[in-house]
This record gives sequence, C-alpha cells and structure tokens, in this order.
Amino acid sequence: MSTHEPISQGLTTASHWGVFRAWPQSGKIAARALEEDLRGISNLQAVTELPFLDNRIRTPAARASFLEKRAGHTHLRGEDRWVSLSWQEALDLAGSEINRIYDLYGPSAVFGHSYGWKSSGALHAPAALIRRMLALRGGYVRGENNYSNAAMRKILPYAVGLKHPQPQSLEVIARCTERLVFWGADPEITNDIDWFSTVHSSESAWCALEEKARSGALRTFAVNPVRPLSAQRFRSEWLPVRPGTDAALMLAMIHVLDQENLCDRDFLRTHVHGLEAFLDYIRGREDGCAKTPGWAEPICGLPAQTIVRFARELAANRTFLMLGWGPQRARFGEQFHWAGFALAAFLGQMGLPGGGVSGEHHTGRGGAPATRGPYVENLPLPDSAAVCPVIPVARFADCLRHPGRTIDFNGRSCTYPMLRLMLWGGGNPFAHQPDSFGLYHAWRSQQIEAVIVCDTHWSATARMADLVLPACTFLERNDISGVGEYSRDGISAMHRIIPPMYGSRTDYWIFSELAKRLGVGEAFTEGLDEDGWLRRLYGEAADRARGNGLTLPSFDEFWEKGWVPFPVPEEARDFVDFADFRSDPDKHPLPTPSGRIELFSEKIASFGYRDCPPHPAWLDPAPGDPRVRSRFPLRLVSPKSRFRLHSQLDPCPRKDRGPADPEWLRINPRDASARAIAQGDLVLARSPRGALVARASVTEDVMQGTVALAHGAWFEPEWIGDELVDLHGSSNTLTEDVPTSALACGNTASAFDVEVCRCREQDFPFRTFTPPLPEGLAH
Ligand SMILES: Nc1nc2c(c(=O)[nH]1)N[C@H]1C(S)=C(S)[C@@H](COP(=O)(O)OP(=O)(O)OC[C@H]3O[C@@H](n4cnc5c(=O)[nH]c(N)nc54)[C@H](O)[C@@H]3O)O[C@H]1N2
Ligand SMILES: Nc1nc2c(c(=O)[nH]1)N[C@H]1C(S)=C(S)[C@@H](COP(=O)(O)OP(=O)(O)OC[C@H]3O[C@@H](n4cnc5c(=O)[nH]c(N)nc54)[C@H](O)[C@@H]3O)O[C@H]1N2
Ligand SMILES: [Mo]
Repeated sequence: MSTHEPISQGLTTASHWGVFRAWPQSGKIAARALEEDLRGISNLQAVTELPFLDNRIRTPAARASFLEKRAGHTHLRGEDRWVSLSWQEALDLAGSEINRIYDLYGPSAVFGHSYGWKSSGALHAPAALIRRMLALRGGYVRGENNYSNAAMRKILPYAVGLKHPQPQSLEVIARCTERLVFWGADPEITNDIDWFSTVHSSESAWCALEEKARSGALRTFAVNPVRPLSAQRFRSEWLPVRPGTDAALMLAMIHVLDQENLCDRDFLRTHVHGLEAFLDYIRGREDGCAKTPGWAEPICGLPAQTIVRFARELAANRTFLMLGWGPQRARFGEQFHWAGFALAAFLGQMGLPGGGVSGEHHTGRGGAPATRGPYVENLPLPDSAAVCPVIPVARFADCLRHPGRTIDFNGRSCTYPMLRLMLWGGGNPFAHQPDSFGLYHAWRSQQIEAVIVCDTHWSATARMADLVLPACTFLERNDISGVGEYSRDGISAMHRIIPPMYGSRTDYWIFSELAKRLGVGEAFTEGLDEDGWLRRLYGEAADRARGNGLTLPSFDEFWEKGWVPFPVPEEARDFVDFADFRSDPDKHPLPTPSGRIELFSEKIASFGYRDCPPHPAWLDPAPGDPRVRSRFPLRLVSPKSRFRLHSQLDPCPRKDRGPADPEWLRINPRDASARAIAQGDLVLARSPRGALVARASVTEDVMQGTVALAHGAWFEPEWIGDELVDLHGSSNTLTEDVPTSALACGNTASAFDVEVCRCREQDFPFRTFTPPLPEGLAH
C-alpha cells in the first residue's frame, strides 16, 4: 500500500478501526489514517481488502431445496447447493416468505433483532433497517441486552444504580493514580476499535500513563489467565488467575482489608448499604467459611501471600481498578463486577482523583474527555415495535430449542415464542453465540421455515441461510458515522471510494425494496433516497448539537470537509466519577433504593435466584462431576483478537496465518509437553459440546491449566468420519450455551471443560474457502 500521497488525496471515510482517507489505486484501494490520529490504524491494509476478497457474495442466491420447497429441506442448511437469483427474484421470494409467515403465524414468529457489529455508518445499519421494516409490518421478536457486557449492565444498576457509570477522565488517572489494575482487561487490544468510529482520542493520556509507568511513579498489574498485550506496554506485573475465579480473589482481598483494618471504615459506614450482611459472608458467619487468602489460593491459583501483598499494596496507594468485560462473560459473571465495586468501596477511594473503579476504560475510548456533541442516530424505530415479545438476546438459541418454555429473567418471567422466520443482517451468530454445534442443529430444525441473511461476505451465518442478499461494503457506499462511542469526538462523512462490486447493493436499497414487497415501502423510506436520509440524519444531529450550544457546519460543508471534531469542554478533562456522591451522599444519593452502594440487595434477595445471591459472592462455575473434570481438565478463554473485530477481517491476508489456516491456540509449555504438543502442531480441542482444529502456540503467556483461543475465527463445520468438526478454530465450538445467571441471562465465552490433543495434518482437508458459486442462473 502506497503511503506517500499527500494527506489531501482521497476522500474521508470511517470504519470501526478509525477515520481515514482512501482512493482507488490499481484496481484496489489505497488509504492512510488521519494525521491527528496519534495511534494510527492497525489493520488498515486488511480493511481496504474487504471489497476484493474471494468470498464476497456476488449475487443474491437461494438454497436449491428451499427453492423447490422439498420436504425436510431445513436439514440441508449449510450443506445444500446454491442457485443464483436476480435481485427481482430474490426480493420477491423474500417478500412472499415474510408475508406468508406474518399471515400464518403473526409477528411473534419473526426473529428480527439481528444483533451484530456490521460496519460503521448510521444509515446503512442493517439491524436498524430490519427492525424498522418489521416493526412497520406488524412487529417482531426483540432481544434485550447484548453480548458485550450483559452481566455488568444488569448487576450494576442494583449495586450503584447505573448501567454504565461514566468513566473517570484518563488525564486525571494519568496525573494521580499510583497503582493501576487491568483486571480482565486488555485496552491495548480492545480500545483499537469503536462501535462508531475513532480517532483514538485518548491515546495521549495512555501515552502519559505509559511514560509514568516507565518512570516508576506508576505500578500496574494485570489480573488475567493470559498475559495481556497491555502488560507489555505498561510493564505490568502479571497476576495469573484461573478463569472464572476473580470474585474469590476479590473477596479474599476484602478479607485482608477488613482483618488488617486497611479499609476506610468511615466511607463504608456512610456510603455503603448492606455492609453487615456482606461482612458476615466475608468473615464466614453466613456459611461457616471465612473468605481468607488461604481459602482463595486453591480456587484462583494465586499464592495466599501474593493475595495479601496485592491487597496491602492497593490499600497503601492511590489505586484505580479497570475492570474489563472478559471475566463477566462466564457463568455467574455478574459477581465479577459486583465484587469489583465492593473491593473499590473497601479501598475507599471512589470519588477521589485517580482512585476508584470502572468497567469502561478498555473500550470505545472510555475516559477520553467527553464532548457535548450529538450522536448520529440510525433510521428511527416506529412506536409499534414496543409491543413485540422480548427475549434475553443471548438465549435466542435456547428459544429455538424450547419454544413455549418460561424462564426467569431479572425479576420477571419470559416465555419463549415459537419462531418460524429469522432475518439477519450485519451480525454473525455462528461467531457470537456460544455452542456453535448446538446452534447448528437448532437452526436446521423444521420449525424454522425460512432464514434470510444479508451480508457482504459468505460468513458462517450466510452459509447457513436459505436466501442470501449481498450487501456492499462500507467502501462502496455513502454514509455518516459518529466518532467515539463514549468520547463523542466528532462526526465523519463516509464517502463511497469505489462503486459496488459484483451484484452487491447498499443495505438501504435492499431493505427499501423489501419493505415495498411487505406493503410498507412508503412508510419505510418516507420518500427519501440515500442522499435525502444522509441530509436528514445529519440535520437532526445538528439540531441536537444546537440544543447543547454547538453549531455544526452545513451538510454540504461537512460532506466536503469529511471529518468534523467537536470541542472538548475543559471541565471534562477533570471529570471524576462518584465525586459528588463521595462529598455528600445525602445530597447526591446514588439511584439505588438506599441511595448508597449496595453490597446487599433486598431486591435481588426477593428474586430468590440460586445462581445470583443478594450480595457479591463466589460460586464455582466449573462442573462438579469429577469424571468430567478428569476427561476435560483444561479451561478455555476466548479473548478478542488484535487482528479481527469478532469475525470481521478473518479471511483477510495476515502474516502469521493464511485464510485457510486454523486459529492459534495458546497453551502453556507444561500442558503442551504433558500432551507431547510442540509449537506449530495441529491440535484437536474438545469439550462435551464438540471439537475444533487449531494450531498450537506454546507460550508462557498463558497460565498452566488454561488455553486461549482468540474469538472470531470463521466456523467451518466439516464431517470428519462420523463427527462434525470445526476446521478453523472458532472458539464457540467449545463454549457452553448457559446463561450467566437468571439475573442477566448473558452469554458465556469461556469453557471449563476442555481437552487438547495433537492430531495429524493429513486427517483434515484444509483448503481456502471457495464461495458457493451459484450454479444455473435462474434468469
Ligand atoms: N481488536 C478488537 N478490539 C475489540 C473487539 C474485537 O473483536 N477486536 N471487540 C469489541 C467489543 S464488541 C467489546 S464488547 C470489547 C470487549 O472487551 P473485553 O470483553 O474486555 O475483551 P475480552 O478480550 O473479551 O476480555 C478482556 C480480557 O479478559 C481476560 N479474561 C477472560 N476470562 C477471564 C477471567 O475469568 N478472569 C480474568 N481476570 N480475565 C479474564 C481475557 O484474557 C482478555 O485479556 O472489545 C471491543 N474491542
Ligand atoms: N467465544 C466468544 N464469543 C463471543 C465473544 C468472545 O469474546 N468470545 N464476544 C462477544 C461480543 S462482545 C460480541 S459484541 C459479539 C459480536 O458478534 P457479531 O457482531 O455478530 O460479530 P461480527 O463478526 O462483527 O459480525 C458482523 C457481520 O456483519 C457483516 N457486515 C459487515 N459490514 C456489513 C454491511 O455493511 N452490511 C451488511 N449487511 N453486513 C455487514 C460482517 O461480514 C459480519 O458477518 O460476539 C460475542 N461472542
Ligand atoms: Mo461486544
């Protein structure tokens, strides 16, 4: 990729990896990051390859036996022939199927939530378009919650009254913090991207922290079963803990603070509710078991002396706990954030500059000073959407398996509807849902009469569809994007860099055409084309900006300019969370029933959930059956990959791995040698849910007893003898589809029952994925 062109060259566009300028060059796309982006864009070359990959979906296509309406055809999903269709044929077919299902079964048979990260862009946002279209048609089954932080955002409202307490300014942390803990967090990887787009605006503060760590004025720690990339940058002491055991470690540290009188008793008395009940649990009065460091050692794998030293060191210094979301994506994941906030309360520094706790610094540029700029909204959802059935989003596979079943969910009950039709656009459930083989079988059941998928590439989910609609990538269309999910740095134009490849169309065009066939075309488009909507979405953002005292340029000026930053209010640089509450908890109570940090919740107690007790607690997520434990002794974690955004970019060229190669599985040298596994060996990893093939990376950077497989490699199920095996190392082949608890019903991304063995290359038919080139053009 050529980088010597002047920055004025090209047009501005925006991606999850950053705002950049791009231009067509020799049949491909050349690009460069903005000069003001201090970090640059790590995967820029891969991103610009997206339009040209072999596995682009080139034309609309349908599965042969679906077209023929053959009996039992649903069992051929993922294995059938594909037949190419014209757009008119495909849209007519999609429209008639959707209408048929509405007419026969009503809206509660239609799953239209379509969760997923898609590409940046407010207009061509497939999930928003699908939801708007289906809401106008009569409604659809919605998903509540997300796959990112489900457990955190359900437990924190009970603990501190807020789903997402605003994170403290990183500039304050860089000035004042003496001990910084990356607890199940790896901002070096996860802050690279943004739900909207990014200019990596907090990079200067992270650089200041790096400098402070180098000078010795700041000590950092990384609590993680895997040595995170951030530990390198910030010279962290690595404290390896077994997956799923952080709450035990936190409780033991609280025990030390209590016993050694290192906690701030005044703060606890005035700012915490339920202290006595919680202390009864810590001291062992509740269950006869004191939560001492000696108790925690065999659970979490850290020596008791290390736990004591860690607790003392945090108490003796200005300490900030940065909690990531990896640990809460597990059975009983709610306890991680509740216990983390409890530990911060015992340290007593919440509300002080450089002190306290957050769950948001590792993503979306959390902690960058937030501006008062507006978000750019998607196309609006009509009010009728409010009456549709709602399920916890990560339970959707369970809903496919058990229609009619009633489950507990955050103090209420939820009855699964009988789904008949699924629409997905811009999401990849065969990458995001735990237990891919479980999903694979449920997805093929006869109950699901039609699956329509709109994607840019032949993702694992597109391959499991009945009908696919090819969307163009963000480089092939015009759109607008916000910049900075938390920081609201500005707004960016997304210029079309090249015309749509093959037969792909924009998401807006696709769903406008489909809406017409559902009889809601006018209501869907409101008579506006792409340009009309971009002007309207921008105009509405500009109106909201005006309400906050900001003036945005005219649309034409903005479109020409490309990227417009919002001014940072000086006071945002000094923002300290919980400061008012700390100074006067009566005048500034938290929005909890008691107005205080709740370490015992009467509300949760009233639910009576066995898997979510009314105070922070440790519950063992690992299966208790010793026969299972001895067959599957390893624990799996599936952290984010620096090379991918979930499954996006997986097929892009990369130095360490070709597109057909399986994902790397990191394994500790002692576990590897016990299994005669050497660096680069092909391995079979297995859990009671299924098996996958991966390549071993033998490294001290993962603790003994744990293996790590970066999330998002494309699921490639293939019959090997009489067993279906995933040939590509997609971590959710191994994970179990269990809820975090009845409180959040969140997804889990770790598995506590895995075994790995060496296997032979010749037994597995690796090949570059050849797109299911549709045969016999029907027109
Ligand atoms: N490059 C890149 N960045 C991303 C994403 C991506 O796919 N790629 N995804 C984005 C999205 S959607 C989100 S929600 C955020 C997610 O951000 P996170 O959820 O915080 O990211 P993860 O990598 O899943 O988990 C963070 C760390 O937790 C560790 N971990 C896992 N289990 C445990 C445990 O039991 N205990 C402890 N102490 N540590 C544990 C993992 O090893 C990992 O280093 O990241 C965003 N950023
Ligand atoms: N084991 C494990 N599982 C996890 C996680 C984990 O850490 N470990 N993380 C979880 C988290 S935090 C999340 S948020 C989810 C993420 O799960 P998803 O958001 O479903 O993952 P993506 O791979 O981003 O899926 C986006 C899809 O949109 C398509 N796409 C991109 N641009 C466009 C477009 O312009 N138009 C259309 N129509 N399609 C487009 C892409 O090709 C891709 O198939 O995964 C969750 N699952
Ligand atoms: Mo996420």
